Amino acid sequence: MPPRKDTVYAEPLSSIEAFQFDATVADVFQDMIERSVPGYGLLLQLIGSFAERYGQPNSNAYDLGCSLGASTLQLRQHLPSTCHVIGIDSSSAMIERCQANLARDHSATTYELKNDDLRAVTIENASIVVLNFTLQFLPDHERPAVLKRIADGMRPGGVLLLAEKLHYENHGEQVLMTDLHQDFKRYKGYSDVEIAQKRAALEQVLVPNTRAEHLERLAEAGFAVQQQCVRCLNFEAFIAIR
Ligand code: GEK
Repeated sequence: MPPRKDTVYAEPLSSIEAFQFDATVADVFQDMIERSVPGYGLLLQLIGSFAERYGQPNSNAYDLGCSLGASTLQLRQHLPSTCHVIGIDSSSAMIERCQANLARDHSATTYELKNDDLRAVTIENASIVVLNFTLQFLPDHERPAVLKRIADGMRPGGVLLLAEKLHYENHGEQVLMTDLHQDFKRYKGYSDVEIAQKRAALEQVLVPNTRAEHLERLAEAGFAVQQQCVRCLNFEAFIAIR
């Protein structure tokens, strides 16, 4: 069955509230993220491939901000069978749907899903941690401490995949990337009204960092290697090795 079409911002609204991961969004989230984030499908494949390379037997794998479980499924399907996968999301609407999606998968790897704030969860014995477009929703000043807690809970040689929407210091680059991203969304079938209203809703909750900030924070958190590994317009991913 094709995913349900995202029409959350299709009709003009009198006022734009801050974006929330509620049931209305969770119902259409697969379609929303696939049509909004260039390179999202590629990142899911990379998470599977990283799981195969970096997953260590008898270790934990964390998917922080797991939404409907797209990345969680990649971890389950590509990690050694002795690994344990932990998906965490603060939205109960997301976790309920994630539970149903994971129940349909019969990989050997065990898993648990927690409806919790990732800042409250202990990270331990981890060989892989995924932050696929989640860190950007935390208050900016709390992000360095979150990265440090992740690094502290990882095994040597473990990997963090951090994907985020970015902000560019160079004004021309920022304007160009914003325009090209809006073109991408139009190409994917969103109207100008939808694009403008979603943008206004997201601006209240999603504060992007620069590439330099990410690389610096990953180094400060204790990752020995930190490297940009993907860029699709203003969406970038970093690999960080403990
Ligand atoms: C994917 N990774 O499909 N604690 C836990 N979860 C949180 C928190 C928090 N503090 N803040 C936000 N979230 C997924 C996509 S979406 C990205 C991730 C996007 C959750 C929030 O409820 C939502 O489900 C997710 O992080 C971000 O690979 O919408 O651009």
